[in-house]
Amino acid sequence: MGQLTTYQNYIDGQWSDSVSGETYTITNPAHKSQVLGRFQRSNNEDAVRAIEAARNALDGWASTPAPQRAAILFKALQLMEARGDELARSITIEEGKPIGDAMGEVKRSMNITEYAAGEGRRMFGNTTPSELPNTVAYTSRRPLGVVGIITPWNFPLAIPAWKIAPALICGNTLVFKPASATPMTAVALTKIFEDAGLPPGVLNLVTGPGGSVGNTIVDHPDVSGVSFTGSTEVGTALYTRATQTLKKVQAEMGGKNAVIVLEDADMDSALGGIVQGAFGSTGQRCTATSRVVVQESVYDAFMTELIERTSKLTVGDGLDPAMDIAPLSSQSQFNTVMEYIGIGAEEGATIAYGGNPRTEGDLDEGYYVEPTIFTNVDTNMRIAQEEIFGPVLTVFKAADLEEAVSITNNVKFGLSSSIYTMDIPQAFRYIDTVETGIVHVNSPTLGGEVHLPFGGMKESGVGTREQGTEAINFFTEPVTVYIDYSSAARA
Ligand code: UN1
Repeated sequence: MGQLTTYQNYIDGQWSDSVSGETYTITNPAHKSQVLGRFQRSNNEDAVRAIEAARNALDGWASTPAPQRAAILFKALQLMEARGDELARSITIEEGKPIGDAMGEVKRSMNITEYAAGEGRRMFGNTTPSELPNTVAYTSRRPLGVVGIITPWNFPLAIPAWKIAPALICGNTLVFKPASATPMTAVALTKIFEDAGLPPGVLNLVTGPGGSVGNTIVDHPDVSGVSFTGSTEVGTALYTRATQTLKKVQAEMGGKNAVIVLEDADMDSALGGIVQGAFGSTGQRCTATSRVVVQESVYDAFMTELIERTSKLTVGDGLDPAMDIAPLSSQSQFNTVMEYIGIGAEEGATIAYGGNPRTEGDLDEGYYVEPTIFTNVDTNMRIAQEEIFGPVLTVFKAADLEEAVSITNNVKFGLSSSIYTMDIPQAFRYIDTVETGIVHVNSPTLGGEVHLPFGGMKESGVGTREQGTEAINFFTEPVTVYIDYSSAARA
């Protein structure tokens, strides 16, 4: 414990302790006894200081030409690349995910930073003919103002990056509150922006609980917008609260994503996509595949092969590149996943594979659960309806596309979905009727490219989508300008 590093908040360009004088520690989910660092347990006073710093920095940053803001983002991109291995390691030891997934997260963060920086030379508005003579009509963009960035633990680098980079290029100043469980990578990201030359007060980091820091950001009248990712439960409460002060809110929340496998599908590709979608990143991903709907005629063959492939997955410390499945990220995630496995069994579903913690050897030092597959699942069961956020897959049978789509849509979520088929008319019928914000054909439910909108329908999301030009829309206010140059009095 003597060597333990204490990490600080970053407010107004200074690394500083919380006024609370309190800190907390986090541990490695693969080795519960390994303490990773001490972090500030900030309170509402720290959050207010950060908001004031952001407010004071706003005029300067907003009036910096966007291509100059972009130059700082390009510098941050270089630093992310140079520090890529370190960042990936930080993600794996604090969140748990396999190192390959963590490297993917670094790449994703670089991509969004590059994309956002490029937008610095493309802050386009529209010009349009006016209905009046001698009048110019156009729109321009203005930053929202001070924006709160509230992020989850499952993508400690990529989610903050894909909110912060677009918010910065648009000229906003930020208060960043990362998940309490993953503050270490958040510090590393903030340091990158500091080293890239971001002026003091433009990006402020405050670590600590949602109840104090998060709520202060959400309630404060000087904060104009909040970009949140997390559970539907927390996001709904946050949305309700933030809109009391008429803030612009973007909340990206849960999923219960389904893959349909039709009888004509390329089975190898379907199985690969489903195993990766369900068990990659240990299922702790809002786009994870948590349901599969298989056409009856190919169900038995599909199940045999699915179990065969799942049984070959390796489970262990994410720092070992040979591991496919790493620990769940915390004791509470472990408890939740084991509880859902119990609920599924009690509800009468069949555990076709897995269902147990893994504790042999040194696995008992971490929060390991076997990849788990349920069959004989009824669509009304809780394991069929609720987001589990772990390596648990539920499998359904359907007679045809219509029944498969109806099962897919029969949940309150609408984030991502996928179909495996070579039948073009059926694929398009699916695209037209599936109720999700992201639709895949012959590819896993996961991920997305940073220049395209990301987000869901129904209880998966509210507000403007993240990423792509939608992010620029969220982080700016449109200003509509009419200039009458006729010098004539209006009738
Ligand atoms: C992805 O699938 O790569 O919280 C991104 C989440 C999502 C991001 C998923 N907001 O898991």
